[in-house]
Amino acid sequence: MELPSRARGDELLPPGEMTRIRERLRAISQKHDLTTVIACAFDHRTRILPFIYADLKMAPAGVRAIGSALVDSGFEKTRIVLQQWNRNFSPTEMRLDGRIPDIFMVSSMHLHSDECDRLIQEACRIDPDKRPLIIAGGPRIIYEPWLVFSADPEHPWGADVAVTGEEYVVLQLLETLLSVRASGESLRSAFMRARDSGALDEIPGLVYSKSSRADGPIEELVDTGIQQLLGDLDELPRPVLGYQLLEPPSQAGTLGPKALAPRQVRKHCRVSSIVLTIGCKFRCQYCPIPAYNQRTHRVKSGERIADEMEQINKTYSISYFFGTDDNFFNDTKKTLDITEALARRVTTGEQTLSKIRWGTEATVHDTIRLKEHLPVIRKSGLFAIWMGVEDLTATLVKKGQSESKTLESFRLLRENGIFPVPMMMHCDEQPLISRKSNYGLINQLGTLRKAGALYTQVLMLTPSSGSKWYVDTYTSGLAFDSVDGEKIPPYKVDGNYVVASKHPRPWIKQFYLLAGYTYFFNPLRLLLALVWSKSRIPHVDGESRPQHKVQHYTRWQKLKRRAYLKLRGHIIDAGIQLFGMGGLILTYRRTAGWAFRLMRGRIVHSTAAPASRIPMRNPKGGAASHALPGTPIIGLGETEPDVELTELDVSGFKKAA
Ligand code: B12
Ligand code: SF4
Repeated sequence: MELPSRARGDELLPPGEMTRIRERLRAISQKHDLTTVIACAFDHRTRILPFIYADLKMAPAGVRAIGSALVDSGFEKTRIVLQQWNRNFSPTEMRLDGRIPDIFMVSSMHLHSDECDRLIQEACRIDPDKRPLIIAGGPRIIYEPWLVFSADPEHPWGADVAVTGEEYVVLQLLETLLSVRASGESLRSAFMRARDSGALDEIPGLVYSKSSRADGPIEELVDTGIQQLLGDLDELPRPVLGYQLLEPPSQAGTLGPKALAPRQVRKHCRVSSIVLTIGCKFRCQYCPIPAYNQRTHRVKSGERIADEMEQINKTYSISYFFGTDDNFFNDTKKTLDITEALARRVTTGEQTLSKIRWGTEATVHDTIRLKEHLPVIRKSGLFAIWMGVEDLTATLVKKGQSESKTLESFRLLRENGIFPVPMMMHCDEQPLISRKSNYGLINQLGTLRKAGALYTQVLMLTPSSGSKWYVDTYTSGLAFDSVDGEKIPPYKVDGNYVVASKHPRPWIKQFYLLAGYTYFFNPLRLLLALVWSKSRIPHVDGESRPQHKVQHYTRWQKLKRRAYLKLRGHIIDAGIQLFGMGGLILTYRRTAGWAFRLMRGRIVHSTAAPASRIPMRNPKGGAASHALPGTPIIGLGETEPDVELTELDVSGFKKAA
């Protein structure tokens, strides 16, 4: 079930509101001297292909965004702890500026739920009079905020408040709390007074709990509704600020005395994820993004993006960026505004942008639509595009792709010096190899490799919270409830494990995923890549150093540099093969065992979506915006869905096969 939208015309914040709240907070921040620790939950069992490397070497943009917003609003005593780098971090041991912080925030994706819950539970063990205000947020909480509140009356724990929105909601919450906070009062105590007086009910984007006893079980959750979105992303605080807050990697449970030194940042963050655009015009039924964005498409201006990339590059020497776009080519005018601004800076020879390279996500359909603009897009530094091909035959998913269109988009991209990276989706009905059609997984991977794919991802169709198909994947019995007596743990709900299938032998699907990767990354292909490299495309050996440096090279230096760049361009393909094989070993180690459990263990299929067991309501007593069908409301029993459910047509996959 998708998230509902706000009333038409009310989806966006009034222009300038984000800027104003930042100014208002800056004016009062000194008086409050707050300390905040923001933890990014990460379960290390999720470290497998295809996300290995990016998962550790790209400090997540979400926690950096919240940190940047706090620093920009005057709350500089903020630290970001990535469990990616600090796996033993323990909230009970954290001290910042010599004290237990005023606020402890946790950000999490769904697959990192176990760690997210552990962090919150530990924070709840801090003495009540010293306990920080616990705020949870991020992609998991946006769709399933009830999960950070314990439904077990014997073991009550939970965040004080779950934020189902973005930076503005956090700042509005903070402003409200500071407006009621008495001198010397803890922020958590101010929070409880604000909550009990109803002051939080006016802030859309929050879920908080109610209990009749301070340490008693949670009796209900109040959901203040769907957030208002920031329309003009230029109003966001600068992302460069977040990097100064990172906790240095360590094995300790405590925090270090200082944040990571600027000159150390690049060593741990080789790629900077950066918000350029948000939203997508397509409506893929397995994807929550269009509904989350209330059908809006939000952007930063080109000049602003160029400034942000330059700032990050100049301060931290990071020259690789990843746009967190859902579909960067969504809108021609907006795409060109960004890429032309970046390309202009390259032309004027400004040092940093000539070496900046970035990648992002876009669709096959839009790539072809923008074909005449690809030269300027490449000039802007865009060197790789992750494309949701999903299925070349468009049997499972139709979003304007087909085999001929996909191949055309690959050709266009490669001719313009951009690497296409296909993202594939595997489902029950797709065979490993097909004889008379190109439906087989290996057939498709072979076609894509031949067309010039250096890297790929193949994920199994998996329940995705907030998507149109989500509830149906459970009610139709596609999703597993337990395997071999074990409930499906969140870290396995990442598309790499078969956790939803009606195939009579689902274990075979797990082996198909491994077979697909093994076909793509293997020693034979490595040898072939050394001879017939697929990475030799235009600009791959282009000079990235600024002109004013290169022009002083001697003839010999120029020759050497040329040879180096050519060789580097040639061996990229082989390098990626090596990397893929390394990742594959880890992937075998982690997922092959699951295939055997699927083979031997009893599989129990789900009958209902995992709705909140704690009653939920909106501040006026009606159905909560974020609740799934089946969520109880005190006095009303179970809620009915307020949107029409679509049938998940699993048989459609069969017909196609
Ligand atoms: C970049 C990206 C990745 C990168 C992450 C690299 C990195 N370390 O950052 C890579 C490629 C590794 C990746 C992998 C996966 N990803 Co991914 N990824 C994204 C993507 C495209 C952008 C994330 C981002 O940086 N956004 C920009 C930031 C600013 O937004 P944000 O994180 O949502 O944060 C905002 C709010 O959530 C909130 N917020 C965030 N944290 C907090 C904390 C607090 C306390 C508060 C109050 C608020 C708050 O404020 C932030 C500012 O607005 C998103 C889709 C999207 N457009 O967001 C998917 C997304 C995060 N990925 C998703 C998934 C499912 C995965 C995978 C499991 C693969 C898959 N099946 O698709 C793997 C998991 C790998 C792993 N081991 O963790 C889902 C998560 C769904 C969920 N409910 O948890 C998303 C949302 C896509 C989707 N389907 O909708 N991903
Ligand atoms: S094209 Fe991509 S981002 Fe857009 S709705 Fe489909 S899956 Fe989601």
